[in-house]
Amino acid sequence: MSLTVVANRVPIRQTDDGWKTSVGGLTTALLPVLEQQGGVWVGMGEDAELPVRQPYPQDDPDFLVRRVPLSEEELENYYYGMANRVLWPVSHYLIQHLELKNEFIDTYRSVNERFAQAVLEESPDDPGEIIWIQDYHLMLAPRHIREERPDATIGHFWHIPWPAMEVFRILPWSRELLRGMLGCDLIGFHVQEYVDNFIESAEVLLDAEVTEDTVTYTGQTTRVEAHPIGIDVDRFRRMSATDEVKQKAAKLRDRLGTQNIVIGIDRLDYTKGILSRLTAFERFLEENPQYHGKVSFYQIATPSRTKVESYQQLKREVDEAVGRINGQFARDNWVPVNYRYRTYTQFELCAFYRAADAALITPLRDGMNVVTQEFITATQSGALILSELTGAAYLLPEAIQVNPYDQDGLAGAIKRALEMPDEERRRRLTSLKTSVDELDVHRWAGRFLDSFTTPA
Ligand code: ADQ
Repeated sequence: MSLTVVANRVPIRQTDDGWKTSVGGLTTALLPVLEQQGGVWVGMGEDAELPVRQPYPQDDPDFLVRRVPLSEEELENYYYGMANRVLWPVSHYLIQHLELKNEFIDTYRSVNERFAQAVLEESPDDPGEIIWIQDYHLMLAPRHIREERPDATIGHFWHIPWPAMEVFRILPWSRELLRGMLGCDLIGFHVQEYVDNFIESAEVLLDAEVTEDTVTYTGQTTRVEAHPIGIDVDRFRRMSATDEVKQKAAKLRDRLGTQNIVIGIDRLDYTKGILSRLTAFERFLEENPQYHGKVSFYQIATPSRTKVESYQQLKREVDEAVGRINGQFARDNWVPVNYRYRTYTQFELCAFYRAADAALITPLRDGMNVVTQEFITATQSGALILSELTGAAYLLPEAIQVNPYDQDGLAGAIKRALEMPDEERRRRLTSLKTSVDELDVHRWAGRFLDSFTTPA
């Protein structure tokens, strides 16, 4: 068996030292499989200069990178439009960010068809070949592949929440998108809630025949299962135990000079609840003057989707909130909120995780949230405050769970995390670490692939 992975992005990038594989959960999970068994990775080509077919590594190739070249206009409508302005907000229940435009769905249709075409050209016509499609960028591709290859083995993993049926049906193209997905043999989500929502969507909107874990529609049966994703636990554990990381963490603590550090690390995205978290920290400071000068909140936000207006507006609002809090509370030698709008290396992130006494992870919705797992793996004694509206919350009951819309609850949780007795902190962390070990991303890929032959 070999594997054909189909994802929005290819897993390699050009650096000053030549081509390298990119760092990220999906690449980490799937490259070892491709390296071992060979195969193809199909992804978009954002730059016309890049080759359409690129065996990788060049000298002794393990697999083929196949690009689907996109024009600027296609990228605008398919990626920034349909994926980021339609499917992303609706799946996270944030429909005030929804922009429904015909050019988005039209381009999404044609780009999905071209992805499917590339798969048909590169992937062996053999039912033993697994075609594994990733995420909300590619909902229509499975149906196109199925039409040309009735015997193909096709899977899809959906990395974000699948919303309640009543929310998904807001999309004028909801039925068409569902039909696209139901070209698969197997669809994976992080948690059972999303599985149930998907099955209900198929039942109500398509009148499909369903059981608790299958959907049968026009003669095709699709299994729908929960396969929670993990991180590369070994890698994060090793990185966070290096001298480099320990020194960076100690330096950070020295520089901030406060007894306590609370961190937040996210892409700058309106789903991540950064504003609500800042307001909660403000409330915590208002209510707890005894912590003035004693606690620093360090928020790191990676620039993301900067062409989309909602993201530009969020950036302005976060800048304002940070300015407001620091304007009100800062005093000599104490800056309550340290805010960095940039990307860091994983080593640097580990240093932040290690330096922190608590992590404040409060998305308004999140499919899983792997920052949570990175923090748990890297920290020695930190406490975790986690939004109950994340996939991770289902798997990590030992976190201090909060409703991210409840400002008082959040402010109270910060206090509780900082004042948690050592014994309780240790007990919770031990159990959290065990859960994260079990989720490991290599096992995630293995479990999903095994499930084609042995259902979960
Ligand atoms: P994302 O929405 O991107 O992923 P998340 O799971 O939190 O969300 O992963 C973010 C990744 O980016 C982490 O690995 C983190 O280390 C990294 N990162 C964040 N800020 C960074 C910074 N400043 N510098 C460098 N790296 C940074 C989507 C879904 C999630 C789901 C994942 C995996 O939205 O719900 O968990 O896919 O399926």
